[in-house]
Amino acid sequence: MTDIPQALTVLQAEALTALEATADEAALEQVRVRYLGRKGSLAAILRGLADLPPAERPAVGKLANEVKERLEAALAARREALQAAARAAALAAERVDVTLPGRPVPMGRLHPSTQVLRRICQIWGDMGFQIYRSRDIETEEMNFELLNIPAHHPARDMWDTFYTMVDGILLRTHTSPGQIRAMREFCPQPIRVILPGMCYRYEQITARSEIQFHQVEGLAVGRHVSMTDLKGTLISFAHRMFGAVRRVRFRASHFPFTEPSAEMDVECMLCEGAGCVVCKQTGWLEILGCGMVHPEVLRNGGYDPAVYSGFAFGMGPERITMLKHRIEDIRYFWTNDLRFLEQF
Ligand code: FA5
Repeated sequence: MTDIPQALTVLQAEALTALEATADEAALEQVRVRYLGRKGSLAAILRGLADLPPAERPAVGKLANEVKERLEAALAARREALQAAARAAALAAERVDVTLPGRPVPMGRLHPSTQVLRRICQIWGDMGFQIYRSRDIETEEMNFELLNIPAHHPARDMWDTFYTMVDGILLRTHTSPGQIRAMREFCPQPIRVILPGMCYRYEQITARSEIQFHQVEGLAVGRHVSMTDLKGTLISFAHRMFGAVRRVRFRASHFPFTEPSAEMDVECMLCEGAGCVVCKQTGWLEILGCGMVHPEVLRNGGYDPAVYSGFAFGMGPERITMLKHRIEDIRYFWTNDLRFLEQF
């Protein structure tokens, strides 16, 4: 016999000691490669088998197999022991104390402009107005012509416009084109709707003006709708929105699609009407434009102005939010600054 059996015995003893000494799976893998890998110690010894006299080969070969099997079994056992130890350590480290109070989950909330928009819709809903959704992308005809604002009319300057690449198609500059769409849909029935939505204007962004903002349009059409109805309804809205003690007033104004036209102011809530920088020392803040629907516009909506009349108004929820919460700059609304948003 050669010294192969002895070498195998030594290798087995060494490998078993090395296996016992491993602390993790990476070390275990190193030991496996060193002793049992293709280029490892056992393989090196086995290569010497070929040099043995044929009579000795079976016995030595059997011994080599036994050593290999023993080492593989020891390796598997050690791997299992290491994995169990790692699991136990992880469980101990990640133990949850179920008696601790829970961690607070950060709560999202509605944007201040959405809150006010919803309040406005709720008030009008209570007063019997349905919500009518109209489109953001409009035709020039709906946004202007059918509202009595022909091309090249100087009144168009009131609404600086984002035009699209498609001729005659634009982003609506106000919610008023929805009046025509609602009238054409409901004619000849009476109408009582509000039209909330986003509007777009190609104008200078300032503390009071954005290029994108909401409006809530209102439209009532029937056989006997009068200016008194308009005033009474809007005063009722203002009292519900701002409180019954707050005074309101109407000022004559001009819109091509209403005649007569007015703007409504509420008493400034910052100075209680005494005069301050926000109300430009007047004591009043403008909140909406309104008027009796122009006969031409009624006709464009399909209603005979000899039989029907109507009132309309348009208000800006962001401006109303600014008044309610004393926000001095409209640009805060779309900058997504949590320090601003979390205050509401
Ligand atoms: C109009 O847009 C009319 N369509 C309103 C109307 C409807 C009048 C029906 C009569 C009958 P005006 O341009 O004033 O009018 O806008 C109405 C409201 O939208 C303003 O009072 C203001 O609250 C808001 N608004 C207008 N421009 C901006 C802007 N750039 N940024 C924020 N809010 C704006």
